[in-house]
Amino acid sequence: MSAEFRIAVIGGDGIGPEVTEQAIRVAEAAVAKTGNQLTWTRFPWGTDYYFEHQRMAPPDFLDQLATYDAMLLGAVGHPEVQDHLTLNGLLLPIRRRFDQCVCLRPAYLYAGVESPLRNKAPGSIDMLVFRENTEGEYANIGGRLYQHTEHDVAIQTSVFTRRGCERIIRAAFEQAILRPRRRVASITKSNAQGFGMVLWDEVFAHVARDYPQIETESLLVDRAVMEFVRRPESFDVVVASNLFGDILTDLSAIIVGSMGLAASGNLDPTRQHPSLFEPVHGSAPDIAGKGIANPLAAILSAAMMLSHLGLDAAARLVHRGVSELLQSHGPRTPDLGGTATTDQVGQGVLERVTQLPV
Ligand code: GGG
Repeated sequence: MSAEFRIAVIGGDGIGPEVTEQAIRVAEAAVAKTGNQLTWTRFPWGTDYYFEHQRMAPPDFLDQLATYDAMLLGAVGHPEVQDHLTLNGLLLPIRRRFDQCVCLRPAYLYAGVESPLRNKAPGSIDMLVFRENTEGEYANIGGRLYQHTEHDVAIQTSVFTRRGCERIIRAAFEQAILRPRRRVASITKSNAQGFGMVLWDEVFAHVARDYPQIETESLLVDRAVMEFVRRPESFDVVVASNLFGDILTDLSAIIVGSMGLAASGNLDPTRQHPSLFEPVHGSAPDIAGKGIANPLAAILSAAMMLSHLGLDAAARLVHRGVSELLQSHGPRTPDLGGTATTDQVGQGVLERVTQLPV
């Protein structure tokens, strides 16, 4: 039976719209091949909207988005607007309103891509990072006193709740059960963050007792960054707080070749609300408009979206299209050492998706 899904698209800023359009054309082709249909509604929100209206999106933007099956986002951020305004004006309210408590960020070393680390075989780095996505260091609680005077004071509070810790940690364990290596590493800094991250460690130990078949490891974040470089192959599922998950996934992206390959899904595991899919990278103003941004992270994010919508055959097609392009040394953008344009890479994946059997 054929299904139709409505997707809200926020291309956003910088390279966001360029890479998102490539993701749309590839996803559309894959879904059409499997006899299903996607309809796309593009919203012009972001910093262009901000310059005109002094806000990133209209007051009812969350209500508008609530009616869609999923969202695809490009990037937010502009050199002339403080980043906390762009992030808090669009992306973070979406994650919170739609209770997207899981930010899922895979890092996989594809055949045909060279890791900056020595002698890494294709597939040898294969980790899945579960980043807590609705609280922690991103809770945006605090204030300023005596602002812009010599007595300026800033207070920024992190929020860790038992419920928040438990649901992301449990999601990580549930995924680890399905993977052959069955390992979960939890990353905190509980020696210095003696309240919130101690609670996290306690919840991790508590949840781990329900999964005796899973091998566990707890690391402080300073050791974790060292081990990501020294023994990346040993990580399977990784679970971390909002901020640490964000930082660690820039590192995991770069050790598998490029930020231009890092996809992500902001998921409401209960499926009560739409989930949002976006490349991990930002708006990259230095290359915006030049047509050389790598669209593969956006394309792989769209594949995650298809899989979340239950369109597994289409998701597999997109994945195979990307991995065959990389393995065959097809067109690649400068971040991967090539000279191809964004459009040529999108076209390369599209051609493979079109030719592959379902
Ligand atoms: N691709 C979305 C984007 O622009 N991300 C930039 C960013 O700074 N995101 C912050 C975050 O994910 O915490």
